[in-house]
Amino acid sequence: FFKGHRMNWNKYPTLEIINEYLNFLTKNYPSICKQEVIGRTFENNTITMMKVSNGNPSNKAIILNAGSHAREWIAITSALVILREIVTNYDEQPSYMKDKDWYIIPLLNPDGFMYTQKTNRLWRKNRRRSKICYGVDINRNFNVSWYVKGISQTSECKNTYIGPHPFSEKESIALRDTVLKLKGRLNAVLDLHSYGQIVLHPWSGKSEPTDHKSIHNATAAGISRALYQHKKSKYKYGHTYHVIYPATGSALDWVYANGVVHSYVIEGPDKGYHGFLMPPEQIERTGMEMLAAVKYLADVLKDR
Ligand code: ING
Ligand code: ZN
Repeated sequence: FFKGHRMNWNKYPTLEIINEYLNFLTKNYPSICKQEVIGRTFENNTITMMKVSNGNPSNKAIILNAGSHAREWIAITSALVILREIVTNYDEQPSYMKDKDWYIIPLLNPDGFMYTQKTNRLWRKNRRRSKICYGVDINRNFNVSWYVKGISQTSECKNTYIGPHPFSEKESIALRDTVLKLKGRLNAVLDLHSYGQIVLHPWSGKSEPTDHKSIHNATAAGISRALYQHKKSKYKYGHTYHVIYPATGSALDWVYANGVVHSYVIEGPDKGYHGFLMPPEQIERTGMEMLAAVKYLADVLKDR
C-alpha cells in the first residue's frame, strides 16, 4: 500500500521526498493548495512555494520561509509539519488561520540541502561556484546594510560570505520577489532557522532600535509565551543585533525595511546539545511547537 508519498515524519526526507510530498498535497487538496516555482537555483533545482488558501479575496498573506541554511534540517521539516497541519486539518482551523493566504517555502536552498545529504552535513550556504570557493550565505545577501565593515564576511570561503553584490543569488531573489509580489496584503514574514531557542526581530544589522520597537518586542514576547504555553519550551526573544550577534544583509531586515512590520526569525531547538543535528524523533514535536508560534502570530494579526 502506497499512501501517495514517502514522507515519514520520523525520518528526515530527501529533496525528492519533499517534492513528492508537495505534489501529493497539491493533488489531494486541489481546492486549497497551489504550488508555485519561485526560482531555479545554480544547480538547476526548483525552489517551490505552496500557497494554501480558501480563495477569499480579502485574505491577508503570511509567508513562512525555511531552509535558507542547508544544515538546519529541523527548520525545513518544521515548515513541512506546519504545511501538513494547515492543509490536512483545514476545516478545523480557527478562522484566523483560514482568513490568511499561506505562502510556505519549506526549502529555499535545495542545492545546499542536497550537499548536506550527500557530502557535508554541516554545510550552510548555497552552492554557487566562486573563484576559489563555493557558496554564498543567503541570509547575508539581501540589500539592507549589505556591506558594513567589521561585521560582514567578504571572503568567499567564509561560512557567512555575503556574495559579490546584494541579490546575487537565485534564492534571495526568489524570496525578495515573493515578498514584493504580495506586498500590499502581506501581514508577516516568518523565517525558520535553527538552533538556539530564540525569537528574533529586526534589526540584525543595526544596533539602534526599529521605529516599531514596542510592537516588535511585544510580538516576539508573545511568540515566546505561546511556545512556552505549548509544551513548556523556553525561548528568549529580542533585537537580533543584541540578543545573538550583528548580521547584515539578512532577509529579516530586508523584509522590515521594505514595509512589512512583522518580520521575525525563530531559532528552533535546541540550545546546542544536538545543535544542527536534531534527531529525527524530534521532527514531529518541533514542527508542532513551531505551529503554535505560527498560530499565535496569525491570531495576533487577525484584525490587521
Ligand atoms: N542564525 C541566523 C543567521 O543567519 C540571524 C541569525 C537571524 C541573523 C536573523 C540575521 C537575522 O546567522 C542561524 N542559525 O542561521
Ligand atoms: Zn540559519
